[in-house]
Amino acid sequence: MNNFRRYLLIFLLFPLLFFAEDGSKLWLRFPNAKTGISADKIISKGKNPTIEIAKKELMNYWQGQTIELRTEKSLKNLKDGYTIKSNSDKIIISAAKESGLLYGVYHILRLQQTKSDVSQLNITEKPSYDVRILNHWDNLDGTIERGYAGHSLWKWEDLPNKISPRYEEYARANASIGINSVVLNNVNASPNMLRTDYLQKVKVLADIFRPYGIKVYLSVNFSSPKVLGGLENSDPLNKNVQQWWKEKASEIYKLIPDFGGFLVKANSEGQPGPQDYGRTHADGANMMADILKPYGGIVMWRAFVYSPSKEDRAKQAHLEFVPLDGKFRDNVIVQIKNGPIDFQPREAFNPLFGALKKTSEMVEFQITQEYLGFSNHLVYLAPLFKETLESDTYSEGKGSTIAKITDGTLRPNKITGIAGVANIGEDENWTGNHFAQANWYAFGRLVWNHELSSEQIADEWIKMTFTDDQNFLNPVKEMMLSSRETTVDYIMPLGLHHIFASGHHYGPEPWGDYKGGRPDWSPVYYHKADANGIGFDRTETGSNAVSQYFPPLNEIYGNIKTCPENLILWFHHVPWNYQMNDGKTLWEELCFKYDTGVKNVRDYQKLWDKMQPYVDEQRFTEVQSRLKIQARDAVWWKDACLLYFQTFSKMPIPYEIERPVHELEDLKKIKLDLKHHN
Ligand code: GCW
Repeated sequence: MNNFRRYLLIFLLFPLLFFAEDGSKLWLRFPNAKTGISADKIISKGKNPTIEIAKKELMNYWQGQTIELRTEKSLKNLKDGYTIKSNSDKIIISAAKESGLLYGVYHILRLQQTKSDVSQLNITEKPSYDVRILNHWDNLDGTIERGYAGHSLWKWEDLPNKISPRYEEYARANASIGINSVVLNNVNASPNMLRTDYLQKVKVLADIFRPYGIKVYLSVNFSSPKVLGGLENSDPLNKNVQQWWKEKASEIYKLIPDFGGFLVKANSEGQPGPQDYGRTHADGANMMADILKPYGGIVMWRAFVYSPSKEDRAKQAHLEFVPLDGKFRDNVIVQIKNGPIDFQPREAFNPLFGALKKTSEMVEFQITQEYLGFSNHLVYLAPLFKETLESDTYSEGKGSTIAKITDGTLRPNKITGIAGVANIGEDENWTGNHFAQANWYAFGRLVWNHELSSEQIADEWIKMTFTDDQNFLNPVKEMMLSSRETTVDYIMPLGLHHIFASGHHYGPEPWGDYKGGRPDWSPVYYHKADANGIGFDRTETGSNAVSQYFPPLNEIYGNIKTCPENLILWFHHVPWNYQMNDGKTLWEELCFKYDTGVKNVRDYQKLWDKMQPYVDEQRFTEVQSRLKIQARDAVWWKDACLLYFQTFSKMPIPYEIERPVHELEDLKKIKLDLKHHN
């Protein structure tokens, strides 16, 4: 190569090197770093680490008017919210708390990045929830339960001495979307988490997160006093046990004065709990709550409890917790999964919402895609989150949505909170799939303001993460907005649920029948297909789970004619030739749903390929190759479910839809080597 050519090549490649994109910057792509305003254009009296961060962000990235940051105690009613007022010369951000000022700064940076007018702002923001929390299911050995973006971000072996730069980047990303709390470790908690050496490591993370307005919480193992402290048991009414927790709390708060509290999974899936000693969930939660109370700490007690019994799994949490209503301390909040089974692609909402009248309730969402194709499938989850929050429980009459029950509108909750199981790992792009970043983002934005629409959030996220070019923005937004329904269609349409391959939950196994094992982990337990039809009868003639819903929902769900079709197989055992609203038989409808799911994913592939001119090479190809997996998986799901269910329906697959490309017997042989316990 002659010199000219060599220089030409370097010249041509340089922009590519410069713009190399691995997704690590998330949505925080403020234009041209280090071109922000000068220090003298930022007016602020306070000196505090949080304000310092706010100023640094402005000096690096803000390119507009003078900014004044004001701490105003009179704005206390906004909690960690803020106001923004502006004219073309100046923007004033006011908040009672420093974290509110930082959120205000991220707000205007977002406006700048999405090219909005910032010359006449008059904004008041008050967060929907007090505790906006990510639950990490990260283990102390660096693995993540249900994590699909590599190992844990937390390097326990290196801490407390060696500090990864990603800890601060993580805190910044959370602060930029209003997340103010994190549980660092798996709810299947190792007692070792509370060992002094681990607490010292936790302290280092808490110190890094604090200036970003983030509090640290821990999942605790109920048997810690026995396992770690060597006590004879962990009975919550045992004075020695209480003393042990007291000393532990005192040790924690000495290291971390603003420690948030505990998250507890007790007497669920083999975890220890108060019932091991004949005590109730309230006894267990209250013991911890009393100990944390003097420090302002809280207990988030999970309602995800079920055991292998004759009772429909969907009913168990309600049966267990409703009798305890009114017995919990006011610094206990019961954390309830959005649905009564387990983060399925679509569930009826959990009937516990609204049923606990005197107890604070919080929603737990799963951001990580355990049941949605891991990080391989592009599934934008805001519509799922919104569907739950907007569900009307009728607990206090019409309009008693889950949002209003949990955000304190309908109940004067002492604490309000909302949790999401994180999808974050040490992958360069944090979430495995570039589009899964949108789910972290959407969770944060929604728990800050649950009235935002899925579309608004997608719009912002695309503009910030990719580009605001309409040729990209509009089609990609449409793809995102339809993606959850598409996934429901090719995985489990019409209210089908839990027909996943056992353990790892990736791929179909509708034939799964774990005789001798746990029937409530068997797909056949959930779909109940037979010669007559398919679906779980939860009406009066079946498990009567419908009775746990407030009127008129119990009637609406209980009657096959009024039950929403997207939940029909959740609540009813439906004959194969039952006529659906569109005139098709149930069997045909099922076939068309699976087929629609497959077709939509193919359309996403075509659409994405057209987006190539607007995306950097790396992200383009990475998304493209995951879409290929998604398309193959969708066909796998469709063939597995239709061929298997056809052995019961004995009806032909309608000719309009694509023929199966697999043999059922071959599909049954697939065993993926992805280890997991249930
Ligand atoms: O969804 C199930 C998961 C388990 C998880 C459990 C829970 C952390 O398969 O991996 O354990 O729920 O939420 O406790």
